Amino acid sequence: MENETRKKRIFSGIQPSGDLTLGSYMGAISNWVAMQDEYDCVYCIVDMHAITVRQDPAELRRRALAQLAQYIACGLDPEKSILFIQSHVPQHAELSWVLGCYTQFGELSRMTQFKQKSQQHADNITAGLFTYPVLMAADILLYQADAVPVGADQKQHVELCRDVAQRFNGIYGDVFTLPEPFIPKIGARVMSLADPANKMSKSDPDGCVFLMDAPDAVRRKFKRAVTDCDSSVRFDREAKPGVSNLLTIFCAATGSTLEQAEVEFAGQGYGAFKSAVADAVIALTDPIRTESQKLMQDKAYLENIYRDGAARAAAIARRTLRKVYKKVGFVER
Ligand code: ATP
Ligand code: LTN
Repeated sequence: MENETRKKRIFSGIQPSGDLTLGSYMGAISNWVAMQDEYDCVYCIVDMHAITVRQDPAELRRRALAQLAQYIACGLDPEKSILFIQSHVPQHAELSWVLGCYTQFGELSRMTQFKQKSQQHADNITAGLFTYPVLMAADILLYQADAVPVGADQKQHVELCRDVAQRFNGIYGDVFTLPEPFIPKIGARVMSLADPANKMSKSDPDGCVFLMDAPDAVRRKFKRAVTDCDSSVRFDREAKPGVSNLLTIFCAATGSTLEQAEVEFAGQGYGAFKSAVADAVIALTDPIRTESQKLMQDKAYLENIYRDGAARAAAIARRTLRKVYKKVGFVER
């Protein structure tokens, strides 16, 4: 019955392991905002994922709240979408345990993010870091999400989630909706400004633009962005990765196509081009920065949002978990 009447559901989340980046905005959040009217959206601050690498407790707490303010400032509307903090809904951890028993060691060993992060944190490769994709699968499956808007780097995790769901459904019948990754055409993989061979990421602050950066910091970062010695502004990911990345950022920020942008900057030097990209980014980020600073002043408002969000999320999560417990053979309470 519920499935016949409900809008398609969306689930996604970001770890509060740092401020939101331009990469996470272009790869994920801009789609989250755009999908709010047409879909039934659930957006999470995945603090339980964040502790897969060591976090300072006070900092983690502050960032989770700041991230909620940043979500709202980006245009997520708590009246339309459910916004909540993962650790407030215990069903995530509970389903994660069950799904872990339906996930192969070999599958988890193949995850690119695990391989990268275990290199970055070679002194602390925990079981949590290894089983991280199982918790992510639980996040998605608890809400019976149809689609998961993420950047290209998360595609592999959503596919694993699908595989686990399919395996579970194969044994017990239709318990889980199979989710699809939803990846933008432009901005799915914003590269570092310092090293365009690598993804822009908050754990590499050098080449990373944060939504909370002041305009002069944004300008400075773009001025220093790596380009190449030929001075034409054209898109060629192989030969001109730095310039191509800047063009992508410009297009994602302004909505123009690559062809239009190439025409716009034809004959211009890199100096003028970089400063136009910086302006386009500042026009996008500055209102977000100002609004989220304002929201951070009103802790009571933020508290209301995450409490209400957790209650609404738990109502959905509880239904799925109850069904799963019954299917695997746990005695009902
Ligand atoms: P970390 O450095 O801790 O791995 P991160 O900067 O890669 O973090 P995440 O919190 O892992 O960011 O990502 C949040 C969301 O934003 C995910 O959906 C991810 O796919 C997307 N995303 C992150 N970085 C980029 C990027 N450079 N380009 C496009 N999308 C991105
Ligand atoms: N793994 C993601 C964050 C994440 C997520 C999710 C994304 C955790 N749970 C559920 C989409 C759906 C990352 O590292 N960016």
